[in-house]
Amino acid sequence: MLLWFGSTRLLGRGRTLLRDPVKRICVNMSSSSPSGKRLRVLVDMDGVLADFEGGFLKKYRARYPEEPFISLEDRRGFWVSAQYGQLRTDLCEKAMSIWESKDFFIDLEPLPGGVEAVKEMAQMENTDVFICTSPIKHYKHCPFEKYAWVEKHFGHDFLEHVILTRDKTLITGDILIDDKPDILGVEAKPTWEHVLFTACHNKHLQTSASQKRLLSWSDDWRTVLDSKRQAGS
Ligand code: DGP
Ligand code: MG
Repeated sequence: MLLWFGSTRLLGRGRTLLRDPVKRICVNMSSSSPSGKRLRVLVDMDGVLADFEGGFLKKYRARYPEEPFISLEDRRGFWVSAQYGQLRTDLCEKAMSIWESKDFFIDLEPLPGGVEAVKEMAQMENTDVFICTSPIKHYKHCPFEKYAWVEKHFGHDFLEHVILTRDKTLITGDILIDDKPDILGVEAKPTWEHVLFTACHNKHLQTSASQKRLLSWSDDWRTVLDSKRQAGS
């Protein structure tokens, strides 16, 4: 598809001479290639690209050195605050105070291989990649820092590929790579297939035979994408 803005011609997918930022938002739209359907991959951030659990434990122990903590080996269940609340009621609030603090999200370390894998995916033919992440409701720092994290590790242009949503079932895609075992929302039948990304809190879970897992970014994510691509063609 060829788009025109006034007298300025776009130069193909993602390329433009436009300097006007208002116009620039229009240029990264991808269209289907003649060879087939494009694959849309949604990649979660916390627990998949950014080390939420490791970052939490480090800052929790630094801030509350006298309090009990749960080692990553002993983590069970997606909700960190729920497990800390079971340990002792007041620890639920203390856990939440960590990720509600300034610099928590921006300081998260990338999980090994994640940034490289997403950059590689983004270069693949007929493939669109989006980082699809749920901000916490305490919004003072988190949404800003999530954008800043993507800019820091992927560069400014990749901000076009960020989706912040509390309900991932509303987002259309072919694959969602996410560490949360149950991804629910208002859409009962999301378009994407959930590929469970292994994390300390879900590694003991028995998953159904049909659910795919990625053990880490060293696992064969390229084959997961290829088999989905073939299933859709
Ligand atoms: P996502 O990775 O996109 O599913 O985002 C889930 C967010 O929730 C992520 O920032 C981690 C955060 N989170 C983890 N445990 C808890 C918890 O116990 N309470 C709250 N409010 N957020 C949590
Ligand atoms: Mg996650």
